[in-house]
This record gives sequence, structure tokens and C-alpha cells, in this order.
Amino acid sequence: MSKDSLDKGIASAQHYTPGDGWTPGDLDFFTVPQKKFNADEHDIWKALYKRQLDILPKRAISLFMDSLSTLGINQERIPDFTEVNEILMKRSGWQVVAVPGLIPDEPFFELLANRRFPAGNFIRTREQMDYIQEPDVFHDLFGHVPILADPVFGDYMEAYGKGGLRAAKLGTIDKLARLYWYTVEFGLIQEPQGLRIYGAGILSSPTESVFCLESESPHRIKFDLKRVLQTHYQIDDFQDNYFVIDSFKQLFDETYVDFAPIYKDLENSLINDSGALAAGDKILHKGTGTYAMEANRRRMLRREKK
Ligand code: HBI
Ligand code: FE
Repeated sequence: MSKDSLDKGIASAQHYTPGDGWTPGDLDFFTVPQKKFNADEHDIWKALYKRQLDILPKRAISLFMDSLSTLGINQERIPDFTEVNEILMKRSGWQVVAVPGLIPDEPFFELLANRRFPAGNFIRTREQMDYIQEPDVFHDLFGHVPILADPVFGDYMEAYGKGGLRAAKLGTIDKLARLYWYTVEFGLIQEPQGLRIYGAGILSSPTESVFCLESESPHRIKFDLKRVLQTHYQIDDFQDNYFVIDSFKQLFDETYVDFAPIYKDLENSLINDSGALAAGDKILHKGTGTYAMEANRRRMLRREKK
């Protein structure tokens, strides 16, 4: 696979494997020049941005709203990565780089380990305003990048990347990926003013931003590393549990440890069903599970129709 063909789009990007020519240490292999977006694409960004601005004040972590403006991520247009990077580098040493779409796990981890965050080089269509499976520039730039301006969170992400490279060697990526999911994508944080969102998957979704904080249905549980490593998640629906941290410092300290003995310890223990409570959970809100039951019923009906 030549580097040229990477520019052709995201459809084929999912099929790359490290065997396609990437070798460890090649940080530039999957990166491409940022696309020149057209007026319609900038309008889609604007609509997505506006919708979130109506919802996120008092729901997003306070750092998030501040960061959007200091990093120059505004609603007028899809940001120019070079301009964002100039400020982001000074604040936390992170950079954003454009990639055609999902890239394989190891090069993904390696970019993070080098404080580079890969952002999708495309934006969803008007038909995909509410949900898109692959991370686009709105999810990545609006959801992830503001939090990366925090140096402690930046250190956590770098450590995660390094841990990912070790997990790849140990064959434990599935466990480590749950940590990413329940923190970086769907994490909640207890701030003095109340429970707030820091996970990018939530910050870029209008419905989940409300659901995760206000619905009676999901459990809200204090973050515990082993518990998270052992808990299934919902890939294409609202989560059945959200894990709550007290601070990025706590998250960093509890995860900046050698995972090898932990993986070993968990080797023969069962993975928690995504909606089930576990022994030792510090429960902040015990979910009713009503949404999950409805969602399961809908999934079953869909399956019957097929
Ligand atoms: N690639 N561009 C991109 N963005 C991601 O978030 C991403 C990826 N490749 C792999 C991946 N995420 C995850 O599956 C790993 O965290 C396990
Ligand atoms: Fe993401």
C-alpha cells in the first residue's frame, strides 16, 4: 500500500494492517495534509458546534468551554490544525495531525505516545448529524482536543499510548481499550459545581450529553481501574455505566502503574456485563436500566425482521 493511496479516503483506511507497510517508529506513515474543506462542510461543522453549545454549559467540565476559545476552536469554520497546534503545543506539548480515518491500533498508540492526536480528515454528512461510527473532525477536534490542552490529561494520554504499545505485545489490547472507552471517550468527572462530562464521545453527542448526567437509567460508579478493565461497553448506543473520576490527577496516578501484573491477575476473571453492578462498586447512582431494556428489545425486534 503506497502512501499516496492513503489520501483517497477513509473507506479503505479501516483495512490497513501494520503489514501494509507501517513500521514501528514511523510517525508520519498515516498522516496526511489537512483537507481544504468546502463551504458546505464548514456549515455542517457550524451546525454541530451550535447544537452542542446549547447543551454543554454546566454539563461539560469547565476546562472544556475555556479551552475551545483559547485554542481558537470556534463555530465559524473547521479549525486550521496549524493554528490550533501553535497554541496547543505551548499549553501541553500536544499536536493534532490529520489521518484519513481509523488507523490500526499500534500506529494509533505510537502517535499518542508521542503526544500527537490523530484527527479524522473528513466531516460527517447531513444525514449523519446524530451518529457516525468513525471519528470525524468534529468528534476529534471538538470532543478530544480541548481536553488535551490540560497538561495532566495530556500526560495521561501519552502514558495510555505507551501502555497500548505494551498491551499490543502482551495481547491485552481488549482490556486496555476499555480504559480508553470509559475515560477518554465516556468519562465523567466530579467537579465542585457538580457532575460534569470530560469524555469526547459524550461531548460530541447532543443526546448522550443529557442522558449520561440526567437519565435514571445508567449506573454512575466511582472509577476503579480493575473494574473498568473488566467491563464490556456499548459500541453503538448509550452506555449502561459511566465511571466518575475526581480529577485528572487521580486518573493519572491510578493508571500510571505497571499493568503487566494487573493483566495477569485478571487473566481468569469474568468480564462484567455492561449493565451489571459488581462487588466493591462505589455507586453514585444506581441505574434503573430502563433505557437498556428498551434498547435490547429494539435490537431483538430488528434481528427478528432480518
Ligand atoms: N484510529 N484515527 C483513529 N482514531 C481512533 O480513535 C482510533 C484509531 N485506531 C484504533 C483505535 N482508535 C482504538 O481501537 C484503540 O484505542 C484500541
Ligand atoms: Fe474518540
